[in-house]
Amino acid sequence: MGNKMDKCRPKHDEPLKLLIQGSSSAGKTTIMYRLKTGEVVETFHTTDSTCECIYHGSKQIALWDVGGRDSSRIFYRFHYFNTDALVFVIDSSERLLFSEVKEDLELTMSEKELKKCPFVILANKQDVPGAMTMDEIAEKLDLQNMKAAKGKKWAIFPTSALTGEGFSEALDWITDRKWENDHEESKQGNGKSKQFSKTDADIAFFKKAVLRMRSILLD
Ligand SMILES: Nc1nc2c(ncn2[C@@H]2O[C@H](COP(=O)(O)OP(=O)(O)OP(=O)(O)O)[C@@H](O)[C@H]2O)c(=O)[nH]1
Ligand SMILES: [Mg+2]
Repeated sequence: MGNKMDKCRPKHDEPLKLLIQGSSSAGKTTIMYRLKTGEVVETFHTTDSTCECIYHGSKQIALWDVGGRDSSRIFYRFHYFNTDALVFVIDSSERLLFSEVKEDLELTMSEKELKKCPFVILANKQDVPGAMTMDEIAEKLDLQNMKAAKGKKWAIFPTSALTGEGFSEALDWITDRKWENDHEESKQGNGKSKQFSKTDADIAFFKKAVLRMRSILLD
């Protein structure tokens, strides 16, 4: 594990920044390393945010795993800036805590900084016998009628970090939305309005700043 950003292949194209959020033990870290290595790795509760770079086709993607425990939550907002898509991971085998998950999703969708950010909801752990189906999850989330989701681009994908099901489709959806957003911005003449690029150096600098902030706040 560890931070392997320096191993990212150099490309001129700036990487997409994906933030992986969701309840504790939903599978965020397992997903990140599955996407990075193609394998299932042993994980521990995430306490420090971690970034890993992957390629989806020719597109470089920076995945930020910010942890799901209460102690990590106060730091979420530090990560929102310049996020291209929020990946919200749900544990499909956990019915009891679903109302909290829905509330968490709603709060995250309401964040001002994420106003234009597409949301990809991963209904993870689909391999677990008796896991909630997509219909059940869609019905329970009721995103069509969720105020915070109005006008937002979102999609739900069934996934399993154990089998690898669903991630390719989810990443396709994200890269398509990115293309769409860039196209819309350039049509509106805002194409050059982005003042910040997300090179590997920017990501490394941002990560250091977040870790520094975390140590100051936890001291
Ligand atoms: N069956 C099954 N187990 C999974 C899947 N994804 C993750 N797990 C397991 O769920 C447990 C928690 O996974 P993590 O990736 O550590 O969860 P997390 O969301 O990063 O948890 P925090 O860091 O505490 O927020 C581990 O035992 C994983 O092996 C999945 O798709 N299917
Ligand atoms: Mg984790």
